[in-house]
Amino acid sequence: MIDQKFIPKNDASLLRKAQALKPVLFHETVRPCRIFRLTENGCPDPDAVLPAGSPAIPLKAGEGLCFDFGNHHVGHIKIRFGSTGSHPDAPALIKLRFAERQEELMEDTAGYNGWISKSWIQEETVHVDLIPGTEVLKRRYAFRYVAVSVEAVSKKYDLVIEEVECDSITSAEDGRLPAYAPADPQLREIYRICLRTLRGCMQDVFEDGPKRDRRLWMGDLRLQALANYAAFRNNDLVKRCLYLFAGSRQPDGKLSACVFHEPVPEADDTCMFDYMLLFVPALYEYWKETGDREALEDLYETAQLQIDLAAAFLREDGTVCTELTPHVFIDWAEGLKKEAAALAVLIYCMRYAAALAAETGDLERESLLRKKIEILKQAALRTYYDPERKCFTDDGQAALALQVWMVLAGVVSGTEAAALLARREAFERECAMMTPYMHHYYVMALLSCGMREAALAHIRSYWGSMAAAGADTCPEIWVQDDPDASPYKGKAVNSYCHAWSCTPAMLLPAYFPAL
Ligand code: RAM
Repeated sequence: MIDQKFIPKNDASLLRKAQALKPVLFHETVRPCRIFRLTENGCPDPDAVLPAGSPAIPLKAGEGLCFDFGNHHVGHIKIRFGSTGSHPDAPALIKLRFAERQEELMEDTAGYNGWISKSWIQEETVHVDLIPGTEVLKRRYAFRYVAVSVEAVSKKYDLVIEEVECDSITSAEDGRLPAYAPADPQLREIYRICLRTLRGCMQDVFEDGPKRDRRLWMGDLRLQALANYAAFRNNDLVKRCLYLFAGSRQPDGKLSACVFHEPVPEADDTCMFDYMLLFVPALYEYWKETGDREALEDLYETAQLQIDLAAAFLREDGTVCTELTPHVFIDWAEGLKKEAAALAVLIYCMRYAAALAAETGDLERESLLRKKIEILKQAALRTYYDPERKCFTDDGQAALALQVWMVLAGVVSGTEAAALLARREAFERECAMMTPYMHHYYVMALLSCGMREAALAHIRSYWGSMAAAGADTCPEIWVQDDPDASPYKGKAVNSYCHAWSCTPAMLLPAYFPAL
């Protein structure tokens, strides 16, 4: 939705602090480790693999090469071109395609007709006028593979790609990683791809994905901050992001679902009910991790305000009137009903708000919140618990996402919650989870009621299947039996390095340190 009249409410002092916390970016020059010839339809030919450093191959129109950098990188590409034959008498027209996964190079990108802009697709066409010469692409890309194909050259020369290199960029510092690596080979691989994911997303801000949307989303930030505390520990980057959110908001003080940090920080006009609330646990966790009193004092009111603004959407009976709230996200799963889950997220975040109030000595607020939490829990039970089906339903739908948020909210707990979550398959048949973001909360719900074994089994099966599929980084969307799943109606724009998917980087060391 476009809000023509949207003017964000900016706080210059908070934004100044955010800008002062801009991270140092680390650069590393990396080169491909393998080269594939491209087949006629532009796919890497598995039967024509050349080791890096092989003699340069003259390319005619219609031919091309794919450079494999061996791991996921985020950065700028530089290509040195030469030629064979006569002196080049016409420019070379080349097409570059960047892929986080090799399969992306098989996509019919021209046929993409989804609902988010095709401008996210990582490809461009370049005229190379001076040969020999070097081209540095202005745009930053996220990739492991770079396919370069020759669209046109004159008949008097063949194009030669003499060297390709990438200036790989991140604000994550490998040297800060803890001395931890799972001994179990599957978990080690999961941990490795999760770290790589987080690393790629750590840029000027915690980006959701370096391919797309390259910006700060609240739901993503909360999870990457948690993973960051256990991994790269760039806590100032978390602080910067919290200040960016608080520093540019909706006119009425709600936090936007995402914030643009360039060219100048500015809140997006999109607001989401659950994302505005997730600022509260994110601040609480930052405070517990760092003890940073300045941040607590600067951001406390913004956090509490989110609860009050969200609570203003409660009906008399204690349920959330989602016809009036901003969009409720929860998960991308199609057909998911969200009214009951919205209430559960509100209760969950109120618990953090109460804990924050206790931390600041705001005891009146704390007690008010605790009372309200009890009232809302009763409302949730009364309205959404189906005693016959022995689970929560929303308009008749018993989705797993709903059970998860009710458990996390503490509406049910202990053995009752465990019994509920043990019925996962039945709930999944009714409405299956689509994003690793929601899968993370499922694992957290299992852990919250002592189901460690089930949590580990889920990490193995879900994130393990990403690793088994050869992922270098964790994708935005992962549905085990549907590799083509995309909420955008076209997976050409799916992101394959998406921060909300990286939480085993925290779950494994925190909950399964001995494995
Ligand atoms: C998508 C992005 C982002 C997510 C939002 C809700 O556009 O993938 O990560 O937070 O949706």
